[in-house]
Amino acid sequence: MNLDNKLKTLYKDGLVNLGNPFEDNFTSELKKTKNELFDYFPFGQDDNLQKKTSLDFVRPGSYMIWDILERNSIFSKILEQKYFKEMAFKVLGSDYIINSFYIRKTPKINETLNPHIDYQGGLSFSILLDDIKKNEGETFFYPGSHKLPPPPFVDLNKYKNKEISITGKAGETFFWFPDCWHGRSPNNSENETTILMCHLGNNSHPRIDPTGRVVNYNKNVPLNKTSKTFLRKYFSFFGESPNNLLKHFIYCITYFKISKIAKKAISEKIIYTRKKYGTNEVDSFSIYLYLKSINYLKSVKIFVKSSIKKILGNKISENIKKFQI
Ligand SMILES: O=C(O)CCC(=O)C(=O)O
Repeated sequence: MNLDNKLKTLYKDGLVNLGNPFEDNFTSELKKTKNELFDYFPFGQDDNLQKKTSLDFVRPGSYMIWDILERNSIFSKILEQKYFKEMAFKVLGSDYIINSFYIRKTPKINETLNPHIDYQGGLSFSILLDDIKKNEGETFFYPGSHKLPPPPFVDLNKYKNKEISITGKAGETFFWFPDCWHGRSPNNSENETTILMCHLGNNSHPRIDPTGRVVNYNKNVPLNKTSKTFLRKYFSFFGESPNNLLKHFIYCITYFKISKIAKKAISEKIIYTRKKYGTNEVDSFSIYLYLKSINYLKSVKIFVKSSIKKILGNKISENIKKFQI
């Protein structure tokens, strides 16, 4: 595998398929282990890691098992693989943080997880733990969208033809940027499908997983105790903006266009930054394309709605919404 080519694709598209990087028996061992885990946790775990006993979802459309690294040593072998270490090192630096590492199973369900972004600057990977075809609960992406406004502020229909699904055989591994638009397709088949997911960040990334649990998967990496400089506050404010167009735009301008500040932030491993690829061709950002992609009417509506919410408070706005229905 030529990792540099893969890295280049990742930076260009926000997503890259590594194929199956594992040795022969490893994928079947992984599959066997995940089957055993889901035999024990048929509906996954709740946010306190307790066994769920009902069909309902804590997170839309999927049953999660959050503590797999603590449950079976086979999973930590993934993190020891050369390809994994190299990708994480090249994107995030040597002292990267694993923020969450879990499996999620999607049963038959006629629901789409709408396209969204999580935050800027991180790195994630997914490993298929079943053979998964289109519309079998797979994640889908819009290549190149990490340099565009977040999904709520664009006309998604214009990008529908760009959408690609990460389907394939068990073992296939995809690295992706959490700021590349992504969502989940419905699962139209009778087969439950499982994907392993891992979210990583640079040395400043929090060691708290989506359940709110403090995880310390990087015991060898000392806690980043750097005091909060203006630059740190700045990136931590602008770098998580899935639903705020202005914040997202300011982040992109700073990270892609103001190279002096970006360089400093990257070298200090400030939260929500990742290293650049290193060539203009790959790292370029078009302000024109960004602004052209905005659906201004939709954006104004979102702005008005969220302003009303802020002025009236969440409770009153919810009541007004109910009243309208
Ligand atoms: O479950 C999936 O396929 C998508 C997960 C997702 O949207 C996320 O991790 O942000």
